[in-house]
Parts: sequence; C-alpha cells; structure tokens
Amino acid sequence: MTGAETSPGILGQTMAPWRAKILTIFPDMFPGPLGQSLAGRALQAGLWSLETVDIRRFARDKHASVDDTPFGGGAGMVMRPDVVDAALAAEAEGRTIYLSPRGRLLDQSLVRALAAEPVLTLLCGRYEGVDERVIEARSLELVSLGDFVLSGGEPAAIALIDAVVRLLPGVVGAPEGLEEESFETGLLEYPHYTRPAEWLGRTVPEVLLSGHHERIRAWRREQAERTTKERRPDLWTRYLADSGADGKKDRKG
Ligand code: 9WO
Repeated sequence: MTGAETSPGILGQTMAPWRAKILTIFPDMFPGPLGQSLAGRALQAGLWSLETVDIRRFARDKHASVDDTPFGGGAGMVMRPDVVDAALAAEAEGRTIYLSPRGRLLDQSLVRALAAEPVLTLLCGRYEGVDERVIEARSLELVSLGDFVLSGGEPAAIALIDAVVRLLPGVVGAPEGLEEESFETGLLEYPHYTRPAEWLGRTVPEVLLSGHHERIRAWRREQAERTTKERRPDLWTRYLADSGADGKKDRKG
C-alpha cells in the first residue's frame, strides 16, 4: 500500500482510501490484529491503508537512542523530544494524535469525526511517555481509551483504528447495521440470542420467537433502555437530554 491508490466507492465513484500513519518504535506490532477479519479484508480491498514509521530511524547518535533518563529523577525513561520531533516533522500528516491516558476520552462521536478525515497520524509512546515539550511544540491531540495504563500506545492505536475502519464506506455490509448499534442510538446494546432455543435449561425470551417485528423492536428498545439506566447512568442522562425537546433521536455528538 502506498496510499496513492483509489478504491471504488459504494456508488462506483473513486475515493482515496482512509490512511493511518503510525509512529512507533515497534513497527512489527502492525498490522497485527488489523490484518485479520473485517479490518484485514478492508485493508486487502484497499479501503484503507496503514503506514508505520520507525521512530528509531530519527535517532542521531550511534546507539540510536530514542529515550533518556527523566530530569528530576525517578523510575524509567522518557522519549527524547528531538528524536520524536524529527519523526513528526518528517512524517506527520493530518490530525496528529498521541495515545495517552491523559487524553480526551475516545467515544463514538470522535471515532466518526476521525473516520471523516483523509489521514491520521498516531504517535505511540513507550517507557513513561514522551517529553512534554514535544506535545506542546507540535500541538499533539491527546486521546485516551480509558483510565488504565498499557505498556505503550500501540494496542490503543490498534483499537482506535479498528473503531474507525468499521465505519468507512464499504467496510460493513449494510449501513442499517451501524445505525441500530450501541452508541448510534445513544444506548447500550440489547441482549442477543441464537440457536439453540433452549440451552442448559435457559430459554430465549418468547417475544424473539414470535415473529412480531414491531413487538421485537419495542422489547429490544426497552431492554437497551433498562440496561443503560442500570449500568451507565451517565449515558442515560445524556440520552434523555438528547432525545428530549424535539422528541426523537437527534444525535450525532
Ligand atoms: C507509566 C508510568 C509509570 C509510573 C508512573 C506513572 C506512569 N504513567 C505511565 C504512562 O502513562 N506510560 C505511558 C505508556 C506513556 C505513553 C504510552 N503508554 C501508554 C498509553 N499506556 N497506556 C496508554 C493508553 C493510551 C490510550 N488509552 C489508554 C491507555
């Protein structure tokens, strides 16, 4: 993939594939799981492309150091601002994101916005992170997947790309599949069941076997609302606010 290709759009027009550029000291971690399944098939089909940049290429000394000890002391190492900056100066394109637990929480509305960009650069930190000055100097956008610490930004970059790729035109078969899903409605998902109809003495809710599509839709909505109310009062409050005033769902984040 050079990123210069075009892919057939859903209506037959050509469009540039969505691109991700990953700056990392572990380029071999990519595509990793993104080479499999839905994202992997879309990658093969040219619907998106991935380019890794090995940050170590931008190291200047003979040991190719990318890190050094922290000023002020303490455990671990910090990624050098000069090396990370050289990599960004040469390679960054489009919105440039540093995956960090200190960032803005990723949610589905940010995922949609990122899917609408032509290209993203994702900087993956290692050790205790990158020198703060490069974050400031390059106005990096910090994005977090949640309140936990990984051993580096790479698994977070993979998760972010996975979330984006499945929204790209032509990646998921039917767009209705996406509209019905969790977070497009603003609610958590309703419970799912498949065969066998009885398993370990557990049955499937009768309504789902009834063939009454209107009742099924109402039951699923009710289940989604109940689960959201119980488990995610924060989402429930937002759902009520967003579906208030003019009645129906008026989402998009
Ligand atoms: C390491 C560390 C060690 C001692 C005390 C505090 C500490 N913080 C960190 C730390 O945040 N390390 C990061 C490892 C540096 C940047 C890359 N790393 C990372 C990214 N871990 N977790 C993420 C991450 C990214 C996005 N969403 C969730 C987690």
